[in-house]
Amino acid sequence: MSRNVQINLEDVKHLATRVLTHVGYDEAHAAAITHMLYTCQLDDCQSHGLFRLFMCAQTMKAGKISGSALPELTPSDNAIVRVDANTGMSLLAVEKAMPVLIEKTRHHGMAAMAVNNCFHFSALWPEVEQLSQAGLVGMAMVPSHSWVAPAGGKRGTLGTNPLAFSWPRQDKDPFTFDFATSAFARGEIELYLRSGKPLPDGVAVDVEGNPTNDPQAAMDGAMLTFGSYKGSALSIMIELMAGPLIDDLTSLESMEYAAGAAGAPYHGEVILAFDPAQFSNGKLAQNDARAECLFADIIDQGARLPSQRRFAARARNIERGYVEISEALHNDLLALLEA
Ligand code: NDP
Ligand code: PYC
Repeated sequence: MSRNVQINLEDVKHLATRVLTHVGYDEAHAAAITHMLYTCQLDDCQSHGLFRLFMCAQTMKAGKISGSALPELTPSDNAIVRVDANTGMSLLAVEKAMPVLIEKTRHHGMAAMAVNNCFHFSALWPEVEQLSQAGLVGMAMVPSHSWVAPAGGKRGTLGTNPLAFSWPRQDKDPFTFDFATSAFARGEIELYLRSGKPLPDGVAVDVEGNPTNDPQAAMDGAMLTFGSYKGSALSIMIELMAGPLIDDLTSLESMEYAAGAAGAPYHGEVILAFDPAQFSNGKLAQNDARAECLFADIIDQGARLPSQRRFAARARNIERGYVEISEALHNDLLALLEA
């Protein structure tokens, strides 16, 4: 197994920016993507931190993304913020539309951002946490590529379809979760493949539909949803909400659009925001206190809240001033600068 190397926090950003500009993203896109990768790496989210530079590079190589696309906001009087990424990576579009989403949510009580025509590779928690930092409740979801079989099936139809949620808390880290509706994210299987480790049971079937623990067979076959028909139904909901609802592609259609090329899926994204001040019936403080009782009862019995590992990793990495990744991954990332 490869040993770990330490990378100073500033060097994480330099490495990401150098690779991204080298492979063809302009300054604005490279900055938005670097910010996302840094944010994830700082919290030890290995599957969607620096590792995702490979997907960013592959996407550019596939030739369909624009590395200099200018996102366009459609003005509206209603509670929908529509932003067209114009075949760029999603992040610059979300960055542009987020202040409008926050403003519309405070005005209407709830609002939604629909991002169209974007390539998408990233974690969703940094986006919903922008909403909880603003005192709002946030939810986000995206399809991906049709790698995942629906419950009872054995062929990829659904995406890995992450769902993220963040709830603001007074003087505390928010309550946030963000996970794929597949048993494992694709990125996690890729990391198992890199490290030569077998997958646990229940993650995937091979091309014949037989259960497999082999990461390559899983990637060639079909991944499974978490929680059987329950995860499957959630995943289908995400296909609908971030697909046909907002006039964008499903994971099947994204896969078809890629036509066999590697890289990030191409589709839409939905981000929903709710203003607790307007939903709480004038009892915001009391309702916040009741939410805190719920969290306290969970922690009291030895369970942990989602994102606690992440917040602890962030505090540790900021304190020591570096993150750790495997030396093999670091070498392969540096090789992107030679390609
Ligand atoms: P994980 O399974 O690693 O974690 C999911 C969530 O569950 C996290 O919020 C995590 O908190 C929490 N959690 C984990 N263990 C526990 C526990 N014992 N008790 C309470 N909470 C727990 O997520 P995935 O591998 O499914 O997804 C990883 C990332 O990949 C996500 O950020 C997702 O957005 C991204 N992704 C992106 C896709 C895309 O198309 N753009 C597709 C699929 C995934 P903590 O972090 O603190 O452990
Ligand atoms: O890890 O499943 C995944 C994924 C898909 C697109 C970006 N990440």
